[in-house]
Amino acid sequence: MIVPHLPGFVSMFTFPTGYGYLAAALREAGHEVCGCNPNNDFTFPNPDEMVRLRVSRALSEYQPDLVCMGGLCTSYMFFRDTLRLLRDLAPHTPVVLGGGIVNHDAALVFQTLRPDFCVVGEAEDALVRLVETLEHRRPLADVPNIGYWQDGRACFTPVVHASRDINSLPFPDYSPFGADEMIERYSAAAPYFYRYTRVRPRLVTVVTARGCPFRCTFCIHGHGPHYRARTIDNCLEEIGLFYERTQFNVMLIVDELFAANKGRLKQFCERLIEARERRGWDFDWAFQTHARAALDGPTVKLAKKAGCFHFSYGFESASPSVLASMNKRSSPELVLNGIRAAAEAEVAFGGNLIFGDPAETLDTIRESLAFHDTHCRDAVIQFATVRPYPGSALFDRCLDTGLIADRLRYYETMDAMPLNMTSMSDEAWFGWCQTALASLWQYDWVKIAPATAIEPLTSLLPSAAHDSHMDHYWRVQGECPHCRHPLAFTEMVENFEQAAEETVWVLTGCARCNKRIKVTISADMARSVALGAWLDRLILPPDADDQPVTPDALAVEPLTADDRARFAAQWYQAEADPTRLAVVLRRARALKVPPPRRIDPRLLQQLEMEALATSISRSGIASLAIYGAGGNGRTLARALRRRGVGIELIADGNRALHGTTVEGVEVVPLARAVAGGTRAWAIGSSRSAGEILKIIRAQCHEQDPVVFSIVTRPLDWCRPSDWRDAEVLRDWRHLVRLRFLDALDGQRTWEALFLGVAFETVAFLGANRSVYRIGDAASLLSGVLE
Ligand code: B12
Ligand code: SF4
Repeated sequence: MIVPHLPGFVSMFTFPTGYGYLAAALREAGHEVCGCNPNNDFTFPNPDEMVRLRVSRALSEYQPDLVCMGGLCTSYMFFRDTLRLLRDLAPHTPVVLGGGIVNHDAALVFQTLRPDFCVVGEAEDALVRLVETLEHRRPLADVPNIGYWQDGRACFTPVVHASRDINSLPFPDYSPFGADEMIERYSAAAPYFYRYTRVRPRLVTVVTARGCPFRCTFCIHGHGPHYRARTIDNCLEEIGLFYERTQFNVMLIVDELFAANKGRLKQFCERLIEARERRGWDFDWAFQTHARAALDGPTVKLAKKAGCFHFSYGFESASPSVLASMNKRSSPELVLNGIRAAAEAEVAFGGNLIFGDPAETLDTIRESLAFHDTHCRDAVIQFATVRPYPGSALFDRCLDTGLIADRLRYYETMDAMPLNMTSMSDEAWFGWCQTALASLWQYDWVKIAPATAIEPLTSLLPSAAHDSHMDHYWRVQGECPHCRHPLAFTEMVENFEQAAEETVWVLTGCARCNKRIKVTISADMARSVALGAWLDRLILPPDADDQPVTPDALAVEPLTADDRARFAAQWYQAEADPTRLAVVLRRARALKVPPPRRIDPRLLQQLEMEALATSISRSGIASLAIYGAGGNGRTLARALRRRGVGIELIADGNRALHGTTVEGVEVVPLARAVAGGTRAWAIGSSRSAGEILKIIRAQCHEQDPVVFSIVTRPLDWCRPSDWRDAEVLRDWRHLVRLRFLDALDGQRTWEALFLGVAFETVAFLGANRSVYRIGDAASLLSGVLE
């Protein structure tokens, strides 16, 4: 089962629950399930490379009889590209597509993407039946809910929803997809609305009901028309098993509609209170529901007693005319009652204000914002635009009006291209989105708490100290501006570089009053922590696989926060105390940790060639030709010689160099080298390796040459969510170089090495050492710097 690639860090919050249910159903029926989850690995230059490698590895490791993948319509491009890849790598392995992408537009998606099969709607039973039908070569027409090909024609069987009692479904099984790692390492990565409740959140999701009786115009139902809630017993059994297995401490109920009525919520809470007392469960939880659940103070207080810290309503708008147009069947008054009930119980209230319904005007926008301004300043409100996803009434309307003229094009650009469904002019609507809506995302009204301290979590939790992924986590401290309660929450640092340059803010909440807070982190403080990350590495092993190096072993004291602050000032202001710095540098060398100093670009190029030579010699090749007779080629030739690799000749495009010698090797034109039968090449250039690769391949015609090269790409690693824009090099000081070497065995196994070129980069690398194979870069750097 291949999970779609999703942007940013993927925690259990964003991991699709459907996969857990399907894996459990297949395993219950006796089938072997292997997962491929191409997410959370930031050592690749872009997601496509990660997907390519992970998928090809999974195919060769598991040799599956069937590949399944599915998910939402927003992942259309992922499915398209991955299907092509699968056809390339495993042309005879059938592929099943399912989930939201086919649930609502099966014919178009099936016929465009052309998987072998698709499953429409809830798939636990249908997928198992399909697998068994294929196994026993029975007629496909007997399997409900599927699409298949017959004589080149797409055929669909009738869709049966809710074919079995929801309580009889096996509990979801996320183990094939790296659930433990997601819980352990990425739980603080999801939005702020829960991560403040635990210093080190361990997050899981649970689905207690499927379907929804409402019919909002922008919404879609893949689970049939009826609301089906699991019994409380059934839910608690799953929660208990999950708790014992994972020791989670935050649970998000991700139902379309939890607590459709107060009665079910009360029953759930009472049973949970009893289970918590009897079984010692200790976790916080949150849920979402419709404003018509009409929650009141006493009910929310009961929920709070059961551990609930947050609930949200489908808020959408505070304009009655827009709510009516959305068929929301809600009102601003109902929402206000919910806000009051939440305030009474000191539980966080959340909701989305979504703008751009066809009935939206500048007046209705003002209405919503005025309501927000009066009642929601401390609530967890998000702002977005309404999106007409396939399967929704709004989507159909956009097709009718011609706003979506080309359905396929719409799939390809979905979420990237907002539409104007309103009667406002494009200028007015898009203008509002670009100015006013964008300014709302600054959350200027949220009360500010300046951070008083930030600490890497590794220095606070002994268990995290040798888990390098924990370097992403920082414990931020301050004081709640609402109730003066001490603040201590976990932030997953994605915008670290930015933090070291300017004051940044993060949204969080208070663990006591649950009101929203904007915490500001000053650049000075961030710098100090940046340096701390590097200094911490001096007392931690450079590579998770290495033996831990303890302070004892080095006879040095662990660094205090004061030490860090002092060092930060020294490094940044270049007022370093030479004796103190010399001690630190010695430790850095002993631990093979790159020191934070700027490195001459020429030295960097030299390092690149050294690394390339190391990889060539490790690959076992005895001799090859070098392309490039310049400084890099010369360095590479020397580095290869030192490693015992022979150099047959050096080719170069510059005629003036032909006939000369470099390091005692003749420089010849490429054509001559190819004619002479040279088949193995090393590119002695770090800048234009891609271009040279093309030239060599073109000259070699049909004979496939083996080429070792370094492809360097500038990357901004600090913001995985901006990954797609990673090609943009913003600032040399933040440059991180990556290299990928084609291995000899023909399989595209890649090796990534990092070289930090500046203080910030090295410190950042230090803070993320496991994500990157910094061990290699560190030893390389320290070796050369000696
Ligand atoms: C909870 C929820 C979320 C949660 C997280 C959910 C999670 N951890 O899985 C959050 C808030 C993160 C979220 C985010 C988004 N969501 Co959402 N979400 C939902 C919600 C309310 C419930 C989904 C759920 O868990 N259902 C329970 C599971 C068991 O059901 P299921 O996922 O449908 O899976 C079953 C079948 O679809 C099928 N199936 C699923 N996968 C596969 C794979 C294969 C191979 C097969 C054969 C079958 C199959 O079998 C499964 C078991 O029966 C639905 C509402 C709805 N009406 O469904 C929207 C919904 C799914 N979300 C939607 C959207 C658009 C998004 C976002 C893209 C919004 C955005 N622009 O950011 C993001 C995308 C995030 C992502 N991870 O890709 C749309 C999808 C529209 C579509 N046509 O695909 C829905 C339908 C809401 C809507 N607008 O109507 N969402
Ligand atoms: S938006 Fe919420 S209430 Fe409306 S139909 Fe969808 S799940 Fe139901």
